[in-house]
Amino acid sequence: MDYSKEPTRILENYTVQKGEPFNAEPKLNLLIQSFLTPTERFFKRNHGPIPQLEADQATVIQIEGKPVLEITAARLQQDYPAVTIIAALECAGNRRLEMAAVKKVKGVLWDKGTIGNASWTGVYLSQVLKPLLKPAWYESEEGWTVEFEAFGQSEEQPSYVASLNLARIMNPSSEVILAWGMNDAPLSRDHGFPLRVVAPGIIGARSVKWLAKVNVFKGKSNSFYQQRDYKLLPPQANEHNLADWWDQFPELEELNVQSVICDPLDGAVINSEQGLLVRGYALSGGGRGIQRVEVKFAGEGQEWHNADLFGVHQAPGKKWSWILWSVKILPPFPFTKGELICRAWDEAGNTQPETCTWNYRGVMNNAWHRVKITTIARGDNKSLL
Ligand SMILES: Nc1nc2c(c(=O)[nH]1)N[C@H]1C(S)=C(S)[C@@H](COP(=O)(O)O)O[C@H]1N2
Ligand SMILES: [Mo]
Repeated sequence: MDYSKEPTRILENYTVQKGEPFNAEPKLNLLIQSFLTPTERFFKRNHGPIPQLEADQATVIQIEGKPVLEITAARLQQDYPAVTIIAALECAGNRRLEMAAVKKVKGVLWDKGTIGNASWTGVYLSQVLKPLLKPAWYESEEGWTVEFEAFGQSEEQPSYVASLNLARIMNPSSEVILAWGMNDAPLSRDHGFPLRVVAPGIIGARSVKWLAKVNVFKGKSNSFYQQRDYKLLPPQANEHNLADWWDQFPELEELNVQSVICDPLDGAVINSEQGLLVRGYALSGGGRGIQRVEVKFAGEGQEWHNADLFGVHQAPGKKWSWILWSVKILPPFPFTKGELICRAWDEAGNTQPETCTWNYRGVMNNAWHRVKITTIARGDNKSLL
């Protein structure tokens, strides 16, 4: 595969997990410096080389294999009302590295930075599709699929293809958009120029970049990325018996509830006299808002401290944005060396499990997040630092 025409990136912002295809996550301290993640710090997750496309590259919409409409970003801007939504994008493999500590997993060993929060501008896919469809396909029939096919090559099959259920897309509150803009600028090549899908509240894998085709049909997509990847398999499924398991479980769609401590970083040394400021991000899937984020020290009898949450107002069922949170914990601290823990609760009462359930692909890890810290009083500074 040809990786000689990749765009330039600001590499200091990233931990590069893989050069080809380019897979990089921003450093955690940078990640929470702003509510909207600047594009040059947004995680980049690719299954192949970045295609070079023109601004007027057309995307073809097909119904049951027949082309019915050609769209470009310019045509969408002309023919439909534009919408801008703030939505977090999170890779299902976020925090895979921590799961790999339990047992080997297959995939890029992502840490906690494969998430970003951006404003996306485009049009509702439901509006584009509606005049082309029979309502029965999404109102009463089950099993219709909208498949998104990308330009460019992919490592696991000729091109990257992912899909979503048609009924979900046609439900106006799902807000799946065809986007040309990210953070008030045209999409960059890395993020899907000229047109991508943004499926808020859903694992990043379904937000297909460099959109070439939208295929609507009855049945399921047989894309590798739908049927042999991005599924939550039980822990009994392993590299020897995988074939028996893939078809037994559905394709992942909505994200789960998640929170991560981004500051202090793992291993930090804290001056305990000044109190401890703990900060991070949290989000949930399916438009469910975050209601509470809690932080505590590991150990018997420790209490959870409630964090202050910073977000934007979003309509019920459309809470796609992440929230940033912070909490100041005053001394005395229960230890000089130990762990800080966080967990979030969403508005459906879902919370994060204390530990993860290992799965072969290392997806959807949302266990309580822990960082190791050392606390010292100022007088001890010299001896410890
Ligand atoms: N065409 C194409 N679209 C794609 C991918 C890809 O490799 N090719 N990766 C998917 C995955 S797994 C994720 S998590 C998101 C990442 O989007 P980003 O690179 O804009 O952050 O894009 C999705 N869309
Ligand atoms: Mo992903």
